[in-house]
Amino acid sequence: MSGAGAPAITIEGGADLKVAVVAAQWHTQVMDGLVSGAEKALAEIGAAHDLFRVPGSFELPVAAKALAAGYDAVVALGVVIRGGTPHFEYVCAAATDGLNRVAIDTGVPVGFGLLTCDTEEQALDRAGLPGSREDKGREAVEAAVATALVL
Ligand code: DLZ
Repeated sequence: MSGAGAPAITIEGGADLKVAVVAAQWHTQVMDGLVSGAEKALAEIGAAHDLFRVPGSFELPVAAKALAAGYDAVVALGVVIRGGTPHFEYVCAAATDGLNRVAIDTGVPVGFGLLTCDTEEQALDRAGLPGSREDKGREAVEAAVATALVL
């Protein structure tokens, strides 16, 4: 984990878990980094995983809900970048509230790998790419798997 006050997460176990990664497709370069970071983390843990793509971040919750029925954890990845209209707020709120609802309603942990940024530079800095300061795809996997291991 990264950022002020972030814990160092140690994953012990998880190789017997089945994890669904659901990823939006807007902002290709950032998404490539997030997906790659998530897949690398899952490979290190040894968890079986499948990748599903949806068009945009708005579609993440409905896919996450369907996938929660067949997996031990879901990792949702997306990036929303502020534009000149209120659309940003609506997509961010719908995706965030929706993913939270999926986790609470189904009891299946949902890793929150949704970047909500003012600029593409901010998103690239968090995408786990060469030169990025943070790897939010990996962090979302670690949070979802660590939580699944508690349940
Ligand atoms: C429409 C839209 C816009 C303007 N921006 C983004 C974005 O930055 N990131 C993202 O993941 N999706 C965006 N979308 C698409 C919506 O999430 C959604 O796919 C469409 O409104 C169709 O339902």
